[in-house]
Amino acid sequence: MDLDTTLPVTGMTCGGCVASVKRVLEALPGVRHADVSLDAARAQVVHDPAQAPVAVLRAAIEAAGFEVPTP
Ligand code: 9UX
Repeated sequence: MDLDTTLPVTGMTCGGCVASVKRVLEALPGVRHADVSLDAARAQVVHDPAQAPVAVLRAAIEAAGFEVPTP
């Protein structure tokens, strides 16, 4: 069963940053789709939590140089 998870993402300043976040998320096994918004400062991710738990999404975003502030 896939989940649709929205994560806040800070540190994105341009369209290139948005593309980077989308790319690293969609490269993860178990991530079906990612929509990343610069204006909203968030990523909406459709993912299988068994393969790609939220902690893995968060780690990938942070490894790409951005931050996921704890809600
Ligand atoms: Mo351009 Mo966004 O270097 O980092 S991709 S500001």
